[in-house]
Parts: sequence; structure tokens; C-alpha cells
Amino acid sequence: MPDLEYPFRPLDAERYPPEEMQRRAAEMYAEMARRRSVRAFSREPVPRTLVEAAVRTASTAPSGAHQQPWTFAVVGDPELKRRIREAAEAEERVNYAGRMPPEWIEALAPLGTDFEKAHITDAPWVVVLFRRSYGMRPDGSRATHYYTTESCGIAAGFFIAALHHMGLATLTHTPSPMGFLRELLGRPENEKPFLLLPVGYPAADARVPDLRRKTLEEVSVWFEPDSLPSAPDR
Ligand code: IYR
Repeated sequence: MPDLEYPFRPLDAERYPPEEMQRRAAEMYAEMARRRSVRAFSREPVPRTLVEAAVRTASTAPSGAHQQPWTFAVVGDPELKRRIREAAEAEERVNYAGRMPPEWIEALAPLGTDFEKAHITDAPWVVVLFRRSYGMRPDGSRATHYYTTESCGIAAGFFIAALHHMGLATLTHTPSPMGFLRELLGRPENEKPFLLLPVGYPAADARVPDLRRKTLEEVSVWFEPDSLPSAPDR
């Protein structure tokens, strides 16, 4: 065996009785089903420790070769938020004025989005998730990173779930193109902006589209053990 950077240890896993598993599964579903993307935020401050907890949770996500190829840039400075909003709106103005093809504009119409991005200055925190497309070794050489997009997508999911679980709202905003975020936040060349997530309480008068989610049947196909073809004779 080669020398391992991490020695192996016994897995510390919970095993619940079947009824408790069903109950936990149903509870989690009910909680997650209440989550909605929020576009109208309260300006009420949110303690930094809550966002820290969400970043810690996000960073437990599985990642390619356990390289954790993400940086969470957490912005609470009002002037920096203002500059991010200004730059995001400049891009979105172009998007809505025709850079997005008509089919895309149509797909967004039910959500009521437009170029105005008040959430960036209203929400007390704006988190920019950067994807580290490669790593930097201490000697300055590049380390290849694997499945960085998948890894960041999973970490973003954990982050969103953690915020929802503690009673905070967020929005997955992808200003496009979003290279300006790297410049404004002074991040290195290997960090690619992946998602922008305002974090805060929903505005008291926040409204959300009354959308319907696809059913289990619409989103899954099942190949159960007794429907599998029998093994060929040998
Ligand atoms: N980036 C634009 C457009 C947009 C695109 C999708 I896909 C959305 O689900 C919502 C918006 C914007 O942020 O407005």
C-alpha cells in the first residue's frame, strides 16, 4: 500500500429502524418542498455566524478526488454589493434586450424576472461561489482538479439546503457573462464564477410564482429487481 494522506478509519454511520427512516425521509421532503427561490429580500441584517455555518455545511459536499474545488466569497460590504449589482445589471440589460434568444425570454416570462437585480443590494449578504478550475500548489505549479462543475453543483445544493434549514432565503442567480465577479472580488485566474447567491430573510411582502413541481413519476424511471430479465443460462 502506498502511504495514504488520510489513514482509513471505521465509518461513523447511523442506522435507524425502518419506521424512523420513513419518518425522517418524509420530514426532509416536507421541509425541502417548502423551499422557494426568493427574489425580494429584507434588508434586515443576518449574523455572519449563520452564513459561516452554511458555508461549512456546503463544504462537506463530496467532490472529485476530494479536492473541494470551491471558494465561497461572502460579501456584506454595501459598497462592494452596489458595484456587483451595477455590473450584473449592465450584463442583464443586454441579456434581456436580445442577447437571450426569444425562446429563453419566453421560458422566463412565468417567473417574472427582469434586468433589475435589487436582491444584490437588499440582501445583507451576497455569496459568490467560485469554481476552482485547477489548484495551485505551494510551489506555484498547477494541480489538475476533477469534476469541478459537478462538485460545485453539489456544494451549491448543500448550501441552499443549509440556508433553508436555518430559515434563510436565497436565489441561484447566474449573471451572464459573469467574469466581472472575478475582477471585482480580486480572485485569482483559476477561480471561475459559478453562482451568485444573495442570502437573507425574504421581504415581508415577497411573492413567489405558485409553480408546480414535477411528480415522482415525471422525474423517475424504475428498474426493480423482479422486473429485470433473468440471467442467461450458463
Ligand atoms: N441571467 C438572467 C436570466 C435568467 C435565466 C434563468 I435560466 C433564470 O432561471 C432566471 C433568470 C437573470 O438572472 O435575470
